[in-house]
Amino acid sequence: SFLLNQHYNPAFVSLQMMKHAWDNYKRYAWGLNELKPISKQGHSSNLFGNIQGATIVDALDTLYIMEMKEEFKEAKEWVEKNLDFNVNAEISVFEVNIRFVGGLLSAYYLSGEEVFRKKAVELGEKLLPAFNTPTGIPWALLNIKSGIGRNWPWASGGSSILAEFGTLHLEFIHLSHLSGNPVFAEKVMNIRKVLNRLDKPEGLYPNYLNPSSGQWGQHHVSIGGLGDSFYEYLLKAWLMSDKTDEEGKKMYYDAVQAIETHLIRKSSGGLTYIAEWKGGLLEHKMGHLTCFAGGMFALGADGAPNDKTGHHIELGAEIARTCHESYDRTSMKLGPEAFRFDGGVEAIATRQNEKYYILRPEVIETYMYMWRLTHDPKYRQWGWEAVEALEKHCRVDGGYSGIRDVYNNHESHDDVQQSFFLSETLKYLYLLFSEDDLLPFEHWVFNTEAHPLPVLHKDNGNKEENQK
Ligand code: DMJ
Repeated sequence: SFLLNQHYNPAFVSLQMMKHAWDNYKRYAWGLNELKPISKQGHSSNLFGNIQGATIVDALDTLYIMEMKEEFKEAKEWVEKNLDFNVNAEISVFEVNIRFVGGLLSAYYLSGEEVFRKKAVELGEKLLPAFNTPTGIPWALLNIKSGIGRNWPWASGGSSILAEFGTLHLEFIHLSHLSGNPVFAEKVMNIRKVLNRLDKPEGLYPNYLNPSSGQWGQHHVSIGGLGDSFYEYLLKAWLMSDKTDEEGKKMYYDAVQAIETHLIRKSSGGLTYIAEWKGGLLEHKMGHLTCFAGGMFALGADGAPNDKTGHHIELGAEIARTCHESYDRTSMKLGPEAFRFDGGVEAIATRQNEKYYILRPEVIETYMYMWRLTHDPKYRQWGWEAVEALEKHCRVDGGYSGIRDVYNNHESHDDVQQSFFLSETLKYLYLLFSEDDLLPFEHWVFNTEAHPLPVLHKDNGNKEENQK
């Protein structure tokens, strides 16, 4: 493998990984949503209904940034000819927004190609009926042909999910910006209004909100699954507005204050972690998804009130260290889906059904932010450890696969190459090993699927478009 040759530049290695993932998707699953790298065929998840091509749309900007020009061109041609939203499909509003709308918007801003703008706005319009609820809090699921929405049957008393309806803001602001139609921005500003009217238990945001009654469902709070990107989008809404969105800013720093008081704890071994909160009781468990928060705290450090900048960077560094430990304490050096701090363990998965790794990006994402914001070389070192583990355990002939148990010495592959591996994991690796002026933070914010969106600068309109 090319890893044996230490002279290879790590950014180049990430590019070779992208090539392997892309070439195999192209060979075995072209036009379908995802690749099954072991059985070498397409994989369809019901999140996208029968919208097709998730991997292509999710990968467009990574191909562009890595200057894989031929591949970008064939992806663009597929979008022009085949990407079709006039289908009878029940889709996840959140997933389609972050992967398809986000992917198309980034492809447009990077390349300037009109087809991406057109498709993004067309898809955005298809999502609008999801907001037809008594409160305007959108449904989780929507049939994009009939416009009929509903919620996940498992969600507390018919609730919508915080991390789903709270992760539309960045894309919808850009849809209004690019279409000249204010309706998209109005829909997401109304979500804020509903949230700001409600009482929050201990200043925390429950994961469940009923779109009909406008009342919270179960009082479960998480910075991982079901909550995560809601907090991320408060901060990034402020940054993307060129720091004019004072409401987003206040909501973010108030939320972080409550999270610090009620959810952040230190283990006896000295590891800082973010627990889950269930009606006032803590579950001492942290998800892989929660590891994105290290990068978020560091990214938000600069604007932190009351001289707390250094403290927020430190918090980011501590979360990065804890998440690195969750990788280092496995046999495969890849982190589990969730790890615990109870029953005598620290940063280790104890339940069999929490030992899997599905090519998720959050830990590498946090390394990338920490690297850019501190330039401590350990983050590149840790990123390189992840590259070695991915190559050793996840790379197969037919692409990259998730792993069922990272504590085992033998790989049991789950046979899915997730589209976010191409949009996020590989992009963040490439950025970690590139110079800071590639997609600089002053000009770009990343949506939760790692799709870069330009900061809307106060004075110069769209000048930042096409600025790489
Ligand atoms: C991605 O779709 C996004 O990062 C989302 O915010 C969380 N889940 C996956 C990656 O783990």
